[in-house]
Amino acid sequence: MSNVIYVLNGPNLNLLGKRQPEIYGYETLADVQLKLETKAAQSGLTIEFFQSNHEGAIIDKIHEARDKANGIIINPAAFTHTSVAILDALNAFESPVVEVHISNVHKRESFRHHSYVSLRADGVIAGLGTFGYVAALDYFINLS
Ligand code: CA2
Repeated sequence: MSNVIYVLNGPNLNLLGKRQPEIYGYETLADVQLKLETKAAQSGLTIEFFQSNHEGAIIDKIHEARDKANGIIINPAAFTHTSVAILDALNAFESPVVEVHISNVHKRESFRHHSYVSLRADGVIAGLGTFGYVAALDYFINLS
């Protein structure tokens, strides 16, 4: 398997940079994708970047990652707090998983304080804005 990192994004993150900049900032998801692809290429890694508003589509992508990826960076968005199915899919993925949240979920409503995905994630980054994705990629660059 070559050095491929899957970057998976959950529901509504397609609106990043277009709504609620006071919480999520001004960068779009396309900006984040370009930044990660550029950084990964400089380190000999390849990014597979994906966003979906559909739980099953994210699960299918995690299954695909099982024999295509060396790691997963995932911002499951609202599915973080609801999805046992995404947790189960990640539990069937054998390489490292880093969970990223743009906002500090622990400073927000109590329903955002619990994450099913954190039961599987090797690392969790929250509250660093979109830089959290870059920090997660750095973790994989260090491993490679
Ligand atoms: O802070 C994060 O990254 C979250 O995963 C974002 C989710 C939220 O449900 C989680 O609790 C924390 C929401 C993603 C929605 O993203 C938007 C971005 C811009 C405008 C509207 C929604």
